Amino acid sequence: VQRKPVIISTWKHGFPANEAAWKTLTGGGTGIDAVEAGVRVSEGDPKERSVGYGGLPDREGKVTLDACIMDSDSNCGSVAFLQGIKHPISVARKVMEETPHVMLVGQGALNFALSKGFKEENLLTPESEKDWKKWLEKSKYKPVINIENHDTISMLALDENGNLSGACTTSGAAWKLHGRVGDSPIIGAGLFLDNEVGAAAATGLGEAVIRTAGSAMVVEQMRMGKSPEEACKIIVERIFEKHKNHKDMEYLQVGFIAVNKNGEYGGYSLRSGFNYAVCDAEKGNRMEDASFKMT
Ligand code: SD4
Repeated sequence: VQRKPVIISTWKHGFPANEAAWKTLTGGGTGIDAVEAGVRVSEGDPKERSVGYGGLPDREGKVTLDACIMDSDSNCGSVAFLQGIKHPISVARKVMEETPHVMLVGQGALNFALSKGFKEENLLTPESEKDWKKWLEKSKYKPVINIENHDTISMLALDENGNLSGACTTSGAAWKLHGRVGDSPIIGAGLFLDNEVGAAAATGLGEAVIRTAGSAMVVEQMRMGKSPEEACKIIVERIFEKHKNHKDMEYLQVGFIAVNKNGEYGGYSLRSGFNYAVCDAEKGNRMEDASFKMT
């Protein structure tokens, strides 16, 4: 079976994102071009309330964005707590390609983006502002499981030469403290790949994924011979064990997607409701439901 190339990304917004990524990859683009083009679709869509433009703000009404990108040579770039830039993934790519660093945050990330020609714009849509004002009435922080079925977008690509790329971007947890950074821009937590083994990415409650070095651990499980789905499952089980008596357990959701060097892929989540989009030459682009531990 020809399993290369294959693209996999989280949630239903992964579907149109995969289409853009597939077009880029089969049109002569690199894996990095593909994952960047793919997740930009979600970032630019104001109807996606958990990514980029239109994302739900923090409790001060500020949309703050986290994103990272990683290539097959283990180069990576990341931005966190970035405001006013519609496509943080493209800034993350510039951090990777045009600086000696891996991660830029906050005002420094914004200054860097502006210096590279990105435009500053208001990312808070009237809909998100309305939801924020409504939230302010009670001001209770309790993350929602499977936010309208489209949380972070994470995308993994295996190109036809067997090289891996990954991207991850989000507006993070709605109503978070100003300055909060989740797992999504953290290499090893929200996204990780090792071109000898495979790639993995996370969605869900970032704090839990950071505590357990989630995506890096999924890749290590694949290194030890586990299939992508088994690897995701083992780490979800571990996260469950670590959080059984934790105050986050009440609203804890985490999900992982993974792909290995052979083009085998899979996903697994703690609670039901997680799905992902997969695209390959054989079956085209489609949604698949992840297996899960509990409802
Ligand atoms: C984060 N994984 O920032 C992301 C997305 C999210 O509740 O909002 N999760 O934690």
